[in-house]
Amino acid sequence: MNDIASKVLNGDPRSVARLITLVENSSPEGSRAMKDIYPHTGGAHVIGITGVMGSGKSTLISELTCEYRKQGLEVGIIAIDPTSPFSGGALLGDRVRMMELATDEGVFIRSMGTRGMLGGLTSAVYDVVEILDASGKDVVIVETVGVGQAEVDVIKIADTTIVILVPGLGDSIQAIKAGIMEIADIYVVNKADKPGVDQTVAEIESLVDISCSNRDRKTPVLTTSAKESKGIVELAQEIKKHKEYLEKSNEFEAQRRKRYEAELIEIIRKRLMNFIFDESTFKGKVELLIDQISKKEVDPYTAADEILGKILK
Ligand SMILES: Nc1nc2c(ncn2[C@@H]2O[C@H](COP(=O)(O)OP(=O)(O)OP(=O)(O)O)[C@@H](O)[C@H]2O)c(=O)[nH]1
Ligand SMILES: [Mg+2]
Repeated sequence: MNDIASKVLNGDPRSVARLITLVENSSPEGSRAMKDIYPHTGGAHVIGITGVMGSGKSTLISELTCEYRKQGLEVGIIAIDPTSPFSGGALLGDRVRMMELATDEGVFIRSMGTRGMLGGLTSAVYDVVEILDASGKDVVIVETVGVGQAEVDVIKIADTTIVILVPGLGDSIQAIKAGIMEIADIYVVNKADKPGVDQTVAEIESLVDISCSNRDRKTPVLTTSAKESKGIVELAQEIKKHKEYLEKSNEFEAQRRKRYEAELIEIIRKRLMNFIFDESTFKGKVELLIDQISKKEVDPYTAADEILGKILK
């Protein structure tokens, strides 16, 4: 086993950070280490947290992480395309608590600006989940802003997906429009210290009643005030209950299979793209075809056939 892999397995934070950088840069050393750590993954509970911008996801994650730390659990946090200020791997929120987490050895925070070439998540996100898992984190939390494909993709990684909403008519409707409503395992109405909470909860519950009428588990709707540390213990309990439900109903394996499927497809896609667009293979040919497409001498479908035909030969 190579050195970096064994250090990651020992939970060394510097090696974790280094391996993440290696996989982000698609380095062969990174791929080798991933192969070594893989047998030691699968133990962490992966939680996806998504919701509209500014709904309090990062604040809530900080609070939830503090609760897990009280329980003696180690936590990894991945923020994808964060819009809140992050710097140097530390989460610089407007709360002292976030600063505390940044210096806690039992917590590893990483932000990634990594939309895939074709939208959605890049394989680096899957890799980072595996790395944090292998390094001994009991819980890995992935934060995405709820606006597109990445949020739908996050459920493929997460065992438990939490959709965050805030009080006020329109927000929940907005979430439905974004198509993220059906991905929730738990709904949280955060900022419960603001007016309009009851109405928003009622609204979501009526939607849950319709969509869960023929399922054996009704999606719970919780309220929190992350700012006031309220509702956090209850949320942690509900997350635990969801994991127990997954394990009891055999859905855990099915959910994990989705993640491994997405991960494998992503690795293949990335390697194939790198191969096609490499100087030593087809980059020249691709450029030539793009010129021809621009001049309407060839259509993109024929061009794609030509490239793929060369690979499959
Ligand atoms: N009143 C109130 N404000 C909150 C609560 N939770 C978070 N906030 C505030 O909402 C703002 C946004 O919080 P963040 O935690 O950065 O929200 P976010 O969803 O991570 O934001 P993005 O990552 O930018 O999408 C901050 O000013 C928080 O202090 C809450 O429970 N009540
Ligand atoms: Mg945030």
